[in-house]
Amino acid sequence: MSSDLKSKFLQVYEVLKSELIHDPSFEFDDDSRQWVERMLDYNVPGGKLNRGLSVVDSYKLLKGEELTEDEVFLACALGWCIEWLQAYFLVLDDIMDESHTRRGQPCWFRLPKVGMIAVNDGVVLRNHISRILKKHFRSKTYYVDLLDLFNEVEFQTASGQMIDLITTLVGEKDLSKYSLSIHRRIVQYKTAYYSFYIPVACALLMFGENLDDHVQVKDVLVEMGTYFQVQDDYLDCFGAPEVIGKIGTDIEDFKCSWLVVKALELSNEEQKKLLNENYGRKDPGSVAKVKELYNSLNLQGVFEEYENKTYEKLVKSIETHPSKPVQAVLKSFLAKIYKRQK
Ligand code: GPP
Ligand code: MG
Ligand code: MG
Ligand code: MG
Repeated sequence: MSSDLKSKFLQVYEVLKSELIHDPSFEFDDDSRQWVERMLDYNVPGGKLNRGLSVVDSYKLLKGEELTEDEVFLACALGWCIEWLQAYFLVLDDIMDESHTRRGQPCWFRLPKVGMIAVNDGVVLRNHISRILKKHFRSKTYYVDLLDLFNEVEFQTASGQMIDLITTLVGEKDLSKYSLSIHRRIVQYKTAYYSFYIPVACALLMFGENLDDHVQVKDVLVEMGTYFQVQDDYLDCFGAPEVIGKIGTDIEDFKCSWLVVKALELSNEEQKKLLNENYGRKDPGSVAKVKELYNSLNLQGVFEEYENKTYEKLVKSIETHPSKPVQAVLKSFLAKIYKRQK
């Protein structure tokens, strides 16, 4: 990624933000303008920006020659729509998961002045996407397809999030219902579509393609997104909080994490009993016992093997794709996440 492109991308953020806080459909006063600006600066641009930047990268690879100024702006704007989508999900996810930190700072709803206003901020973030699309893409032939894409992906993500949440319902905590297949279902829906499929789908639409012709690309991206969420589950326990910018809560929250599914697979009766007694409890002693068990089952090693195998499988399936530029798009995605530490 050239630092040039990144600074261009950040410039476009300033343009979009300024348009939104001067939206003619709403008479902003100083306070409301300041609120939106602070809320956006806090939640939208502080991540790795991989999702957003990859729209520009992918479009470049598809086009195969220099982009015009106008194309760069539009690809960046679409990239930011995905970053807005991500911000919307994260603001709400952190409330639902009772998380404390995100991107190295307190979760938005944890700020004393914010609290549950964060719920409405989530709604505002989601609506900003529609406003950006309307302002910059309404006259394009692919406008309807873009709207449909964002709606579909939001539906898929919310559905995945729903399964992620209802499996943790207090009173129904039951580890015996956790398996690789339910895990797969959760992560495919809650993460893969919005993190991996949508950036490439945006680039394809902008390039004039019909998404129905790219089912193979979608399948590979969904596989990659699944791998990405397995990494997220792994890092929740084994990552360094100062590197990943968040403190894990999966054990406390009784999440159907890849780690607990693997632990259940590998445990004897006694170890299963320990898991049943300690998984999904908030007290640090219980969390420590679960982590000790993960260590004694060598889950770090099990993950490493999973990661190597998955990488090889993904490379093989990418190489069966007939188009070299598409292969390049997919490989550049994979390279960005392979062995990631954050
Ligand atoms: C990641 O799960 C999934 C999301 C952020 C999607 C949220 C969807 C909504 C409709 C709100 P996670 O909880 O494992 O992510 P993290 O570890 O970053 O909190
Ligand atoms: Mg969550
Ligand atoms: Mg979370
Ligand atoms: Mg997580």
